[in-house]
Amino acid sequence: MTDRLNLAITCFPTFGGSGLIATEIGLAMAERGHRVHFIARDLPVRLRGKGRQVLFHEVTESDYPALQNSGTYPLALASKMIEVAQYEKLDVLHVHYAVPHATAAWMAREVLGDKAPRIVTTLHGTDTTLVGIDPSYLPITRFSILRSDAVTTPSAFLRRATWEGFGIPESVPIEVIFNFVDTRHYAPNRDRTALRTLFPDLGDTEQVLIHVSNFRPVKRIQDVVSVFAEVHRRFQCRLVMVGDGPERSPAERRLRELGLEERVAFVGKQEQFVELLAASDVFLLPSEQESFGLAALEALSCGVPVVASHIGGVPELVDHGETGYLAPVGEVATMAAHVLTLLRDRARWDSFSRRARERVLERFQLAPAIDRYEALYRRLVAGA
Ligand code: GMT
Repeated sequence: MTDRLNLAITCFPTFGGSGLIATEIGLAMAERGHRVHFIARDLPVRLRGKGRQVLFHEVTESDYPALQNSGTYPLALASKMIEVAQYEKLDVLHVHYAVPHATAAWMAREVLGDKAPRIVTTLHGTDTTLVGIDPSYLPITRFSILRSDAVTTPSAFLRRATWEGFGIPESVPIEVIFNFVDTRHYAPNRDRTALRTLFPDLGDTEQVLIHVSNFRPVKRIQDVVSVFAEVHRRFQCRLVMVGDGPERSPAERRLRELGLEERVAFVGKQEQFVELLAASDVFLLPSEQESFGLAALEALSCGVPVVASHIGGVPELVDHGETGYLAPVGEVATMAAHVLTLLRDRARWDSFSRRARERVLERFQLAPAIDRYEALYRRLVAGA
């Protein structure tokens, strides 16, 4: 075993939480002196401007007409994994999101034989709860998970969902390594300058709700709108919407119908939104499913209480009645009542905010999570 690990990471390069976590792991491992490669379709969002610390290998597909839209990306990815593993003598290949990454890793390993790196698969959410268990992908995803040398999930909820959803016996180890947050970047800061840029007429006592996501149906964006509309009927407030996706236009349409468009700012996909987040008063996450809820963790780290669905892994990071409130999926009236409780009672808000930051510092810091991944990689390389 050499001290310096040669690690490759595969993830989606887009704004999703799985890609962000994968990138943070890679950057932190590089900072610890390991050699880190990223193998992906494009440079992951958070790597942009940071290329020198890591090596990037772009997966390119043939443009042969007969192959258009035939789903050959996993083959191109597996080929790139083989090439990088051979030339770079990888110790570990860590794939984030099982479909199709774990399957590509398994294919690469079949080709590489005993020269293959150890394969770690981190499941993130819909790769288990939705896409992975879709009959179109289930057999190969299950098989690829079982062929990984180690499997991790960001919550105990997702570990159970994986055992149950794929019919995998509980004797198959799945390590829970909580998602984490850079608490230096996501830190309390009540400066409202960025909010005032969005809302120049923002009153001093007016409070702000915020939502951050990829605006997919699973996020129940219409519930964000409904909760805001209900709160707004009783309390002067604003809403900031960060991100983009298919549910954005319908939400904007409904807000116009409600005559609330002036009270809401859609800022789109933003890499830097921490000033907006930290200065907001309540973070809304009314999702249908959430294996973890990384955006909510970022809010808590800034000392912003969360009102969310009682779903999936969210109760593992939001303590109901202490750092936020949880309500059954779709119960917008209950969620709105919880938001109002926080907005109307500043002493309660202060204590939720303080505890939110404390809990994140206790449980979800970056360095201990990276310690866990590093120890896992070393165990695998040592053959344990
Ligand atoms: O699974 C997805 O829908 C995408 C994925 C992503 O790339 O953001 O989200 C999942 O992984 C995140 C990072 O681990 C978690 O914070 C999200 O809760 C999870 N999404 C769902 O479970 C719906």
